[in-house]
Amino acid sequence: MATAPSAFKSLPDISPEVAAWVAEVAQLTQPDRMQWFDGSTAEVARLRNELLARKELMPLNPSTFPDCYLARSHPSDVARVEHLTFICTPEKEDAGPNNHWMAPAEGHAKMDGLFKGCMKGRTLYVVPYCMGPIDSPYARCGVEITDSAYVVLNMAIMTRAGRAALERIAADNGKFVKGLHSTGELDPNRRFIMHFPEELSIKSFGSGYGGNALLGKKCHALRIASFQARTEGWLAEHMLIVGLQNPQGETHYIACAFPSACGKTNLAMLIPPESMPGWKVFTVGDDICWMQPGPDGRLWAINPESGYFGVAPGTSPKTNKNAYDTIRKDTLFTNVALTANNEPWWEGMGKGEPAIDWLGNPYDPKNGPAAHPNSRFTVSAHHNPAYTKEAENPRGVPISAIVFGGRRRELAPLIYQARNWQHGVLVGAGVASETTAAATGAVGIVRRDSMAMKPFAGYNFGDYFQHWLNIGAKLKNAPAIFHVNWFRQGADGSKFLWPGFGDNLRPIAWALDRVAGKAGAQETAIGFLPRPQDLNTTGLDIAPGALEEILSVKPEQWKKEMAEVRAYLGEYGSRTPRALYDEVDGVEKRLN
Ligand code: GTP
Ligand code: SPV
Ligand code: MN
Repeated sequence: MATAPSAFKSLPDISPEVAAWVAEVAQLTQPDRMQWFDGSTAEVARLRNELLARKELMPLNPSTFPDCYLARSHPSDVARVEHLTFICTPEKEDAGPNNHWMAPAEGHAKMDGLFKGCMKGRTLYVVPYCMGPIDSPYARCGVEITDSAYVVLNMAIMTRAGRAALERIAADNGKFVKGLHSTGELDPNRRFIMHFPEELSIKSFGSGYGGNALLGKKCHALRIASFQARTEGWLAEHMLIVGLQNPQGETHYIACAFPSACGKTNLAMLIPPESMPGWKVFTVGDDICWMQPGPDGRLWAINPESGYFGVAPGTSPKTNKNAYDTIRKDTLFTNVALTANNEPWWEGMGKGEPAIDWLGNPYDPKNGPAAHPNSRFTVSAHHNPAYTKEAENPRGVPISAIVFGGRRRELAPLIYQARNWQHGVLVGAGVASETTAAATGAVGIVRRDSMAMKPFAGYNFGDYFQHWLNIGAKLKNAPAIFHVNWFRQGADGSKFLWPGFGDNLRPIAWALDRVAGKAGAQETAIGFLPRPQDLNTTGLDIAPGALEEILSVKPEQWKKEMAEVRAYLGEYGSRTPRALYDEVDGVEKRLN
């Protein structure tokens, strides 16, 4: 391989555009020291040792969890803050009612006021990163400037960070997303996450938590990227990407959009039930998917990330053995509990007992759960037993089906298929789900979360729905669209009717058979549903009558739902595509 022209240059000399911006930020923030992150293991070790020395990171049991560490965040800084997240476009209408808005000049003034001198006594880290395989035409780069070494360590796992990313920025004529971050004083009253999509810039102050602080993730790869994707004709989505090989040896890739903490990581790493021999599952991504129409008229997808920032609670050898095995080494844990043995512990682990809670206090059930409900692990995708090299494929993987889903105790059936792309866009726009601990605020409240992108679309949802329709119109071979719900509960509301996890392969296998034209279905007002006999139920352990219940469509409930969806579409006024109202009309006509 030829040596890159910049191989012997020092990092600040590789891209004049990056260097100029770093100088400008240093002028504003006044750090004591500056450090460019080169991506090497030596650099990672050095940062980790600094954090260990400052007791901001704690080693876990070295014999059972080698190279695993625990970080505790500030107790008021444990999740995304949607009420403090802004899209700053010149016109308020372009951010849409789905976003909080501020005028760009006002946003910059507010943020620059907070950033002024904020790094005095601190180190300014420069983290060049690439979202996507470094040699993929679909990948995009950014630079995060942060004063948090914890953020740098996470970015080193979650993105392709360091020298190679900086070289790609130079090769891309110095084009990159500017992400400026400081933990500030972690004061919730001085905390804002602001996006300037037209300037490809992000300013985040006052939080060290994942989605607020790892700027490559939600801020760049979803909010800024969705805005860019609209102008450039592609899609940036809150979706997992998984490959499924059937017993005949055929592999299909699907992309699934479920809201935060609603099962993406788990489906992406699924282990087939023993009663479905011959199936294999390959994880391409667990949270974000960038899709482009390919020359063959199909959608091709890459995972812009290189690691998982996953929900810890509920992860057990029974529910998600792949995840459980993935996080046994080289893993950063945030806000989990500890056993007496100094091993990580969380609710739903299925074994062991907590001794120390997530705040560092002796565990007492009176204080609530031992692990924070939104405690997380950060780990390289390479450690996943279901990892596939396709995650590095620069042209991505072809998508056969798109699956929307939500966490709904009532109404939404286990699975149904949209009639076509346009109807599928309505199904995605109408996604509703119970809120979870991934964002601060009340948990368990059903809200609309179109395409699982409510917190992440960088522009007006009305325009976004139209963009989805436009993409579909360009595809000669569009993926089929489905909707799933693993979370239906019985009338007493006490437990889930569907066993979930590995058994989710049963409805997904039906979906793939539908794509292949091989599976039966009943046509209903809302779309095509499997009859119980259309699903593989060999070895399925489910209460009598439960399957029939979760495969039924109750017209009275759905009439109410469609009236609500119509009202919701109305919130986007004239930006809502007419075609979606046509689809609502169609469902209502079929319900009557
Ligand atoms: P983000 O990282 O926040 O975007 O979340 P995610 O969509 O990747 O969610 P994840 O897979 O981490 O699941 C969140 C929670 O839902 C965990 O506690 C899981 O154990 C639980 N969960 C996932 N799949 C299922 C399922 O099929 N059934 C049930 N009952 N729970 C599930
Ligand atoms: C989510 O909340 O959807 C996440 C976690 O994936 S975070 O990166 O914090 O947004
Ligand atoms: Mn997510």
